[in-house]
Amino acid sequence: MLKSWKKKAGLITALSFSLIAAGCGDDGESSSDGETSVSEAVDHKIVGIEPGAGATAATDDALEDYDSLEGWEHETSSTAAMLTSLGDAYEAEEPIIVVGWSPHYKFAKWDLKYLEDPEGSYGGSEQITTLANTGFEEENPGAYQVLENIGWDISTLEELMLKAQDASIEEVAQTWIDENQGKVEEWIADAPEGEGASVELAMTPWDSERLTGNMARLALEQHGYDVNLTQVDPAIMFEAVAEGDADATLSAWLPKTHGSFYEEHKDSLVKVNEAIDGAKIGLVVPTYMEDTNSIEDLEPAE
Ligand code: PBE
Repeated sequence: MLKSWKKKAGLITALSFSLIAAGCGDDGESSSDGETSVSEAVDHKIVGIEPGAGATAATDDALEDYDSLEGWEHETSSTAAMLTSLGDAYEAEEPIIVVGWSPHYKFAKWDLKYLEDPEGSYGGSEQITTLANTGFEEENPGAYQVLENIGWDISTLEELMLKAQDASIEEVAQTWIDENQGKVEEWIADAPEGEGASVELAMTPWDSERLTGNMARLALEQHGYDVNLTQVDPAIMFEAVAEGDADATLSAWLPKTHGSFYEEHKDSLVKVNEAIDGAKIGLVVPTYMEDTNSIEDLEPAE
């Protein structure tokens, strides 16, 4: 059973990396009045991320919701390809529109802004939520209690994501756990020791989730639990926790980003805790695109 959800996940992740973003166009075509609009300069294209991401589905919604995005293309690829395109465009000070989210180090590395989203296609402030299978609390009350306690400030996670630029996620997670034993003690102190009880955690493949997943794993292990942490795409993650193949996850972005997955499986899921508050998704552009502030400032493709 376990094997099969992990295998399925691998296949989907492999597929999502098979599309590489084609390079951005040059200066674009001139419009009839001789001026090149931002929309023309970006070839009416949004540089997206993995096909299985919640932010990808929200971008497809935005294409439906906005007249200004009529005829636009949403090019999915991978987070790594999106960041390369963004970095290249930024260096050349060319316009670019990407699918973005916070927390993420791109906001520390480059001057970027979210486009206003008056239609609400991307929702508002999000909570990165810990979800468990409905049977988990009874089956493993100690681990459930630890998960109820685990959470971070968004600024802590942003700092850790920056550090993970120069070290592995596992190392950054381990160092934080070592240096914050007071916090870890608060999380685990009142819960019974694990005595080798197994906990199956699922997480999604983005840095923020790989960090929180690994820190939760380390805290549970410190208290005697035997933790298995598996990386899968959001759809598989929700299915795995709902079916009990995984016990819990700290990777659910709610209410919007993973809202449709949550709705589909909510009868089999329990919200354990909101581990991080103030996350966000949306369309993101460099701040040097001064006149582009809202999705409604864009223009439909002819
Ligand atoms: N993200 C990062 C993910 C969740 C975490 C916003 C790219 C998503 O859209 O599913």
